[in-house]
Amino acid sequence: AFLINVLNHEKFVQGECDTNFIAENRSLFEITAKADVEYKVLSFIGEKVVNHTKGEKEEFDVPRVPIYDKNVAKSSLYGTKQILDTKGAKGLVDWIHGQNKLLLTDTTMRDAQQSLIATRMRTVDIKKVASATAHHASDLFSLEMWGGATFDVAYRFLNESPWERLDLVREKIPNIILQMLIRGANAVGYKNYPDNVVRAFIKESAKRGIDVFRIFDSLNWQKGMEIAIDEVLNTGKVAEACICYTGDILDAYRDKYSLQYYVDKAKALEKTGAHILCIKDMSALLKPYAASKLVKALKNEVSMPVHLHTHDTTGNGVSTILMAAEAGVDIVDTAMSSMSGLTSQPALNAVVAALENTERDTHLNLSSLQNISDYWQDVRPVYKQFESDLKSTSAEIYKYEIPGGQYSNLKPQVDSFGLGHRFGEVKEMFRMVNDLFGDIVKVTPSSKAVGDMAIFMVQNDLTPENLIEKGSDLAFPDSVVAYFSGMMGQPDGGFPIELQQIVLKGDVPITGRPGEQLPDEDFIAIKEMLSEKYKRDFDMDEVLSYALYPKVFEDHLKYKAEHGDLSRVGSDVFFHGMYEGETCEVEIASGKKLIVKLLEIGKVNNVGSVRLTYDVNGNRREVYIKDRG
Ligand code: 3PY
Ligand code: ZN
Repeated sequence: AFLINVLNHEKFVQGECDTNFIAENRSLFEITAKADVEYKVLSFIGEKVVNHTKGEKEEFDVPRVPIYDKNVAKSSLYGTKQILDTKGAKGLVDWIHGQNKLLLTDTTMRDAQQSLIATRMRTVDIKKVASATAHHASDLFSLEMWGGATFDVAYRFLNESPWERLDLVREKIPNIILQMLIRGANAVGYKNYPDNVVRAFIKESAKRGIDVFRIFDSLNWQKGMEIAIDEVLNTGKVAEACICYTGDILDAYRDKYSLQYYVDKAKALEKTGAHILCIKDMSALLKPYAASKLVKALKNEVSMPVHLHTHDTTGNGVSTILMAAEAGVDIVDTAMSSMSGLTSQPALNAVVAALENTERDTHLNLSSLQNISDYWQDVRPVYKQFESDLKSTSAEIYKYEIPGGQYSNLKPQVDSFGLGHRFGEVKEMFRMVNDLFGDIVKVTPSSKAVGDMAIFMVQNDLTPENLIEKGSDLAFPDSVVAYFSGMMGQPDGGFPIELQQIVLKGDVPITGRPGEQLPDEDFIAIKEMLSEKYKRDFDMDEVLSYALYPKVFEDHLKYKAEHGDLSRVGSDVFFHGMYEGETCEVEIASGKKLIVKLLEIGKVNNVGSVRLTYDVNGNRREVYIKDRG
């Protein structure tokens, strides 16, 4: 009832609410804009209460935000960021070469949360610990905090802008290098984009604060990485090029992915001018002794520093890191211990402790790091609905070769097809599909093609034996068609021709770089279209978001218009609503807070709605929410 008038104003109803409208009707807005924001927040909470948690919210502890010495000015913080900014990318490389200590990247804000809680970590939770991280973890090499799946998930499921997250972290952490994962020509998406999109995306990301771009191609196809590497070099930032690790270099029978294969790939990457080489072990297949052998060979054959990325799915993660450290690896990826292990990275704190008083001593402070880890430990329960049911390590991953993030997601994906009881078969099929595809590198998006195909085969009772015969009548999943069309690039050893023909049904695959065929995106046209449609100006970051994910981005705009900006609402309320009698603070704009108490959850009335009674900053409010059963 308090929501007066703007919504009923004839011009507003007709969508003519531009800035002139606001200027001409200022009084209308002064009364109601606040009420509108309030109403949206109360409705959002009400929706959670009535249709999601049904008032059954549990109590969550308030996360312990680490204290730090506030007398130490932000401007006096010093770390790798200052080295990069004063000495440039080449200077940073020289500095890395000069270190005896093992350098550490903390992946908590990106891969760790992507692998453990389905990428659902919200910016508010990152924001609270950002300054403390700058102080307590200032000796880290870098924070991997952007890219991969975090970009689209922010819009899709969290209804917040990934760009704002980047701005905020950059602002609060001025001393540590910020690192992102970029899927070569697939950028932060699942398909190849036009070259000008990849270039503009990198340029904008660099401008907004990314220092190190970790670039990979899902088939280890160098052509798929070249545009991205070139553009990073143009920006003056650090290009970290990947070799994605698959197979087992210790197994003489798996000769497609031999030690020589990786050395050759690394040498070719060095010629692009990339600054750092990453061994990207996305599926935790790099066994400890293999790590030692691989790192030694790479350190002998290339002059780039080597950065190891692995996962802890098998439980061998810390061993792999220690063997790599002994073999001379320069930098390794780890996650704060409360966000480490299993499909995430090995524990940062464990690695620091293991190396104390040794030649590769990291010189990081364990008790400072513990404060950060404690914070994440407190935050994690709010996200427990996104955790996989994986309780222990699994060495079967060596057999299936399923990447960390995909492994924890595969079960729910299989469940969603009603095939939960056949999960074992799907995993076996994943391996068989890999062989059918010619034993390929599997990481986003090639891993998705293999996973989708495995589910498709189980669903349709296909086997490697009857696939060719039965397949001619079947429409294959989009990702599989894209893969065989050459739209994810070219695999080493080429495509299996017979299967390719069955999948493509007469369509001709491409053999060159998809980006060469895709017309440039017209950014000016996108900007004009969006401004016209939404009656406001759009900046380059948003234009890029549209170019990468048109539907996801527009859905986000619509959601925000309807529900308001909920990005500052605390995560316990955002995900779980409130319980009757609970009081919470809800930040609705920077520094603007509502004190909300949920007084009563009513009964369902005769039109199927529930009345929620709140107290907001001392005023009684009522909101009706449709009970959707
Ligand atoms: C991603 O592409 O998001 C990955 O994490 C791949 O390992
Ligand atoms: Zn990873």
